Amino acid sequence: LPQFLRRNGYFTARVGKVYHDGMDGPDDWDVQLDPRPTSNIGRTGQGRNLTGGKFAFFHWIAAEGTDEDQPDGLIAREAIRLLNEKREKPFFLAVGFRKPHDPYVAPKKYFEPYPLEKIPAPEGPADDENDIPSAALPPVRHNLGVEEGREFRRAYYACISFMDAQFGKLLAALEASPAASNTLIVFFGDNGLHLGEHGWWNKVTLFERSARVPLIIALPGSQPPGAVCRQPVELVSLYATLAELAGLSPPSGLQAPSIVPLLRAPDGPWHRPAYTVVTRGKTLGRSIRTARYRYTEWDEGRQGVELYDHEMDPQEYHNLAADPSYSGVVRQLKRLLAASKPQP
Ligand SMILES: [Ca+2]
Ligand SMILES: [Ca+2]
Repeated sequence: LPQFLRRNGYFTARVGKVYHDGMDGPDDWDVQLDPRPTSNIGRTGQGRNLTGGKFAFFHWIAAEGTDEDQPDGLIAREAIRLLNEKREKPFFLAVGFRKPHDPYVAPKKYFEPYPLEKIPAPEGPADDENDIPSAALPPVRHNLGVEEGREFRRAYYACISFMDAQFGKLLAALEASPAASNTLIVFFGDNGLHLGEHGWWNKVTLFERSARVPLIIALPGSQPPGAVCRQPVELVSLYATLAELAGLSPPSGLQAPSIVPLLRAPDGPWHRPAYTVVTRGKTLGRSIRTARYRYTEWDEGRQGVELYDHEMDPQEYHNLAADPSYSGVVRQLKRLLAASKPQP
């Protein structure tokens, strides 16, 4: 996408983590910046590893120092600087905040709105895992205690508030700039996270908690502002969407269509499900999400099948794949999933 926009006359810049670190293409960006604090103060403060060091991650710190003693504070600052530079070309600015990714480090003031005693521990039926295929959850479990789980959640919330504040600075700078009237904003994350749901504390599952991401798109002058679209869409649609909104013809062979029709009419018709895959060693898990259901196959069903009805069960506690009253739904979703199988 940045190459495409750059070839079409855009100034392109990347600040922070957009691709996995170090995986940028050679022609993606006019400018790429990875600002890091020069002092250690932002890595000091109250905190601990919630597994007693058994796993390298699961570490939180309510840090000393300011926003700009953290990478994300510097990422906001550098993005604002690029935004305010004078240039003739249109711009594409990809700003990759690092939080709320582990380690859960944020300035301590962002922990204050979340007193530990008010953080709920994970809920769910005690027998939740009985109907989950073993491939659905990764083999190495972390099994945080109740107290550790609360701390994990609080640190995650604090990191989100911290990142949100940095994004707010960037939005305020955009609002104050002449670019506000003709700049599109796309805000998204690249994965969700289990906060103890289904006994898991990470991503890499095909449950809604992991597969679903925030996606907010603001078009200048769009009406009505704040509209909510309930249809499932995919991040791979952003390429075609941004190309269309920029008035450019996208290259052929894109994996997913533009979602501009839904931006214009959030309640309008939409028939494409969202697809997600994950691996367990050599086993591939594939999942589709329609407006009502999530349907998942592990190794094409040989290692398990799941069906969740989001109308009745938004937390995905009850696997209905073997329920005879859903056999028609399973048949239909199985066909849809098979039709999407990548050709060798
Ligand atoms: Ca269950
Ligand atoms: Ca990620």
